[in-house]
Amino acid sequence: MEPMEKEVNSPGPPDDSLDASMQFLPDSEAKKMENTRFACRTIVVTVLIILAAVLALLVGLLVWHFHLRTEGRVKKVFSGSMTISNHNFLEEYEDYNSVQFKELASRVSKQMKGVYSHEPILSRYYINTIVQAFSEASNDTVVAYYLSEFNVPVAKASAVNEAIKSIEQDEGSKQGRKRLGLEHKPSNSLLFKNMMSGAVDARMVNSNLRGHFKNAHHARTGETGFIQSPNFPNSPYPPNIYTEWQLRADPAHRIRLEFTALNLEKECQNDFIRLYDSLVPTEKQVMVEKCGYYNPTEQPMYLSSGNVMLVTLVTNGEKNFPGFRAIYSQVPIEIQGCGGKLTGMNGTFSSPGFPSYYPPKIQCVWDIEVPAGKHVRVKFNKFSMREPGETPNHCPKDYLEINNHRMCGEKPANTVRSSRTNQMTVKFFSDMSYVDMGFSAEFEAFQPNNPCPEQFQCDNDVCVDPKLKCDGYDDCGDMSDERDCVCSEEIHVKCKNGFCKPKYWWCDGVNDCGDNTDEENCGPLCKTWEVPCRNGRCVPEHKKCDGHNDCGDGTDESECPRSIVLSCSEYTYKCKNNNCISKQNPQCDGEQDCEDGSDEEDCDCGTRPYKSSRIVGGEESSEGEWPWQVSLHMRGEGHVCGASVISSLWLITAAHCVQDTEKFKYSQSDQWEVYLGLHTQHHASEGSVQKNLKRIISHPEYDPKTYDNDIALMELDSPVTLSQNIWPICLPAATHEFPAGLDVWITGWGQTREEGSLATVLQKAEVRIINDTVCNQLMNNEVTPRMICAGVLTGGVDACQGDSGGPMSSVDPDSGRLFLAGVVSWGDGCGRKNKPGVYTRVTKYRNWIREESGV
Ligand code: 4AZ
Repeated sequence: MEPMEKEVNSPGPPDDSLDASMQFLPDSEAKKMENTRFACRTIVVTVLIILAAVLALLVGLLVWHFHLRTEGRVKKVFSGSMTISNHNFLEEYEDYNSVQFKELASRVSKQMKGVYSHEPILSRYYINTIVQAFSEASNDTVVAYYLSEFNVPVAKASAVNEAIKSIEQDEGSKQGRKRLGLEHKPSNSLLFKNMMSGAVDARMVNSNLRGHFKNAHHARTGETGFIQSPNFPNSPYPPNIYTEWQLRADPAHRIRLEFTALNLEKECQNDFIRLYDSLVPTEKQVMVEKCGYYNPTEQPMYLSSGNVMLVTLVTNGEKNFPGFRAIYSQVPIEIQGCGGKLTGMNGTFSSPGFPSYYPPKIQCVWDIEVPAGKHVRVKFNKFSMREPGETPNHCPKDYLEINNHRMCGEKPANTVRSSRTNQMTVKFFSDMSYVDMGFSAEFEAFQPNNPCPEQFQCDNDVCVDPKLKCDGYDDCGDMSDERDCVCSEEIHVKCKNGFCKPKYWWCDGVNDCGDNTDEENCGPLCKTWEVPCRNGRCVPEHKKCDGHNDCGDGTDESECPRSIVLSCSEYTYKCKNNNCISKQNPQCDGEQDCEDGSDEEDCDCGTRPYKSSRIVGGEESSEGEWPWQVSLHMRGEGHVCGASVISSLWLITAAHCVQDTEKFKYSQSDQWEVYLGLHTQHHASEGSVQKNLKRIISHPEYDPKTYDNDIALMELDSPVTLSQNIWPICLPAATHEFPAGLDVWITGWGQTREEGSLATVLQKAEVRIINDTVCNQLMNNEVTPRMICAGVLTGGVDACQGDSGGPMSSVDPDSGRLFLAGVVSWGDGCGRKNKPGVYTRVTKYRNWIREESGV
């Protein structure tokens, strides 16, 4: 500050220096000079005054800025925990309303003030300490969890952080021990040990948060409990809340938490769930942060390191989603299979708790030994040990160490590591924060001089079935099985880089070749600086999302954060007020795009609230995973076709399922028995309901020869009660896009192979939408614009007889909701190579459905 003040007071260059410069002018110019000198003086004085004023302003600004920096204050909240080693645990400490809790909490708070008082910078800015929880430590003592608040000048924030850190590190020193009450203690003082503290995430201290909602649960052996976000599953969670669930287990146990539903906003900055290996939100003990949508099949499971876990949910004012539901239980602290001696020719091992995420703070060592003369190979079926902000070369946090070589991050399936002897040491380590799924591995002995007997040996030592060579898939993991292949014109795309890829994948928006050959010449040939419009035009890249309809059909404005109002076309979404907007698939995406909000109306669909417990090449689904799936039984004949629930009264199926044959009157509603919420045929579970039909409306233009317009509506004789097992799928707007390359799900109880038998348990399979032109080539030009194809290139995964009428469900990546992209219709056999399944394109019938059913 001082030098600046000096500058303000300094008079500037003396006047005579100006005069001196003037003296260099010629004499004859004296008079003129006299006037000029006067004018000059005035100018100089004016300039000086302006300069001084500017300087004064600058100084003022600086002083103001400096003042602000020193006096501006921030609220800093630190969370922490410590063991109280001279105090026995009481059950009442788990209830924060109990007298015992309040009494001990008050003693801890007072003593924490004392701890901070030894550190001047902390005592100066200290506000208070509030104890959040107690838990039982294994030796019958108490662990206390607290939040301490400080009101700190901005400039001192980092010094306060350092001082907090020093308290923790000080425990070993004499002074630190004294501070924590470990030495020269008054008789009634609490002994604090294993103190741990750190800043709380700023998003949790946000002043916009309306409430701090606390819940506490204690898991018991043999019992499970559940927690869920407020209003789940029927309404979205409230905006601007902080909610926490304290989960406790008995000493010598861990908490196991399994999410059964997880559907939050995509941006973690806005809404997020965090799990902590503590009962307070200590940054150092974050186990995971979650947001967005998770499929029921990939719902994660977590294990704590000790007998506590904290679940927190923070939401902001924008977009609210259904939320989450999770089951908690307690499991013994010992984890089976954490290290040990592994011998023999082969075997398996995995990270502790797998497929649950591994717990924090755990270490396991496996010593593998195979017969002398052989070498050891370990193949990872799964490897995921990621830590936010860490690159997988260094691995300072969680890692797997094989013969002293560390691995971390994510590795592709089939990654192999081998040793040059008959022994291998594998060490697993997880630190105190961030956990991941870990690994599952197989070890085997191999003959060093013939590592892959009767198999193809990949460059990276992986052995694969020779049939997998040149099948279009990277089975080795390093592409070595897809090199030096001879492509067949009929079924392959020949990539410029030498790979052969099945025609299936041509122009599906995914770069399967790796050099984009399979995505070239698919649509308009735009220049590199241009983007293609769906109407065939190209517009410069910078015009994308500029608020102007440059394509003419609005496609350059369709995938933008903001939607614009356009004239209506096949590429725009029509709001109820007849305005048409540019955004692609705006329906029920959690964001209001239409002025009248109609894009977010009728959105009680396409979510799968719970998970509990043929399709060719599929797998069994979980109960409640596809709650819109219906089984249509012909009386006396059993399952015939599938259908989808679109409201409590209406189903959609295929028209070919409701055509009379000589033997059966399929078109008559009284011939059908409808099973909703069913998982296993002939096994009516609690969640399933049997209904009769009132009427069947087959599409008037259904063509039984070509299967064109293969769609029908069924009205139930009375509305079904919607539940966790029975829930409608969202109907896509007429302009909803399901582009080639999109992964979708097909489900049903149909035949599990061509000419095979029906499935008993509902099957599911993931297939990819196939480009219309490619599909028509593969299917003898029998695919009309009212059909959509999907399949898996190698064959083997498909819908089949008995799946007809059932759903092809597409997960919307923004909202996680499922939309009915297609109805299983026909195909050339089932699961044949290069023969995709053909489905009724539901978008073509949106208006017809509304007209006939009101849905
Ligand atoms: C059927 O007969 C059928 N591969 C349904 C789907 C497919 C084939 C046959 C598709 O109902």
